[in-house]
Amino acid sequence: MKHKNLKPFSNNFLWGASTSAYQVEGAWNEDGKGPSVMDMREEFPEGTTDFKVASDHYHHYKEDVSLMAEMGFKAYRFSIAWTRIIPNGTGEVNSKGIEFYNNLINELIKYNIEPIVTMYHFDLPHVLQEKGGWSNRETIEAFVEYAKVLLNSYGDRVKYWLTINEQNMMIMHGKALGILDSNLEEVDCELYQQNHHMLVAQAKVIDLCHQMLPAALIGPAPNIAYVYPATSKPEDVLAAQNFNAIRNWLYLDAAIYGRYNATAWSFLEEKGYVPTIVDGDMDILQKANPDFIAFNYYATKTVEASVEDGNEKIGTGDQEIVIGEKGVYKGHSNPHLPTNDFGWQIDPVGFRATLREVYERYQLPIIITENGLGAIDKVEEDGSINDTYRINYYKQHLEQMQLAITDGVDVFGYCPWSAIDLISTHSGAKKRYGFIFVDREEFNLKELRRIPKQSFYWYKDVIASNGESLDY
Ligand code: BGP
Repeated sequence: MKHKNLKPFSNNFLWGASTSAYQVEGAWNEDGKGPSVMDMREEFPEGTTDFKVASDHYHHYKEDVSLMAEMGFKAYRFSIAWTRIIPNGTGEVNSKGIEFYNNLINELIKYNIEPIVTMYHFDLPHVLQEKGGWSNRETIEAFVEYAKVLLNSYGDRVKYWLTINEQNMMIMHGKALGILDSNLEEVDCELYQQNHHMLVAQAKVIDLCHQMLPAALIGPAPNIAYVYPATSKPEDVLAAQNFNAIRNWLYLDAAIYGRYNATAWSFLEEKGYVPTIVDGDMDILQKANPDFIAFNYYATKTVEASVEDGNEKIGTGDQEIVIGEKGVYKGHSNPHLPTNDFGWQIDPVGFRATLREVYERYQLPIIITENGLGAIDKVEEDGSINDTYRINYYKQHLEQMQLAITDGVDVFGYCPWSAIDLISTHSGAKKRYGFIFVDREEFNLKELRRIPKQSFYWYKDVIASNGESLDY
């Protein structure tokens, strides 16, 4: 649809950016922090660093927040490391961990930056993983106990809460994310049981948040990407419906409507992945009412029909590269879309399509909690970093987001990935996303100096003009 006039971004639009604890903080075993599954990860793709020092935000947070303030951030989305707060997953609370996030939140508030807190971003406590992780139903209560500590400690200053980051990617790409327990037998069946436990845990925490903090707002934070059929062949359209139902709507339908959608459920039945649902679970799902939807968007997905039988997967992939399911859908590379240096497709128009689809389906306000371009940035001899490719990427996505707003979608914030350079989940330090360069290499930490990139200055103008000035 063409519009004669574009609707402006709202006056209190939450411009900001995101990070996650294990990718940015470092200090993995300092001040009483316990190990998470990310700290204990043994296999890293060759030539890529672990997360032990990352961007050392733990020791640089004041400098980092002051740079965010210089950009004019209205919000900062970060995650809290469960093992900094409760080192063993349950039981004793670590006062030093509580203190760190108190300091961070206070620093943000000093600059009028709204803290947006993700409770759990891939870094399950290692002690809980040893006890079966999300396969163990007791992890539900552990998450509720941990969430209660967060709501108690920070609820006086934090209004926006996100439950679980990209639960759908943990289920579909746990291996690529480095969080899949290698001892799991009948992996897929087990994963959908874990998924069910996470859905119940999330619903309990949403309800708890509303009881404890009536003025707070809380929502889920999956990775949502609209799925296109490879062609207009009816079988390809069905495959796209299948993948939309399994990848996207399963997670949002459960969070918002408290039910499994019919297509996803029939997929679970067909494959033999139906989870055990205990009496009362569906009531818990139905009772929870998120206040908004947060979602991460990188690019749409494209699939074609799969006519094969069997339960084996088709191909390999990561959170942005489709792994097919025999008889259900098969990944297809969209010939109309460019890719970045790491093989991820780029689809700004698909961003508008995804926003429209999510809003029409759920009618809840939306905040974007990730979107961004991973690239290999270069420091020029004069010290500048000219990441015009990143600016172009953002510009195109912001244009499409404004078109979606003009289409009637209620978007109240944009926190792309990432505020500052951090360690990519599986491509190490060289795949950079930040507005702020962190001077370190894969295995040479150098001085971890912070250098604003060209995109830093561009985003500063975008925010100052409330999204009116996108050119550079
Ligand atoms: C999302 C995760 C982030 C981040 C991002 C970029 O799936 O929520 O934690 O990792 O993707 O991915 P990568 O680091 O693999 O490039």
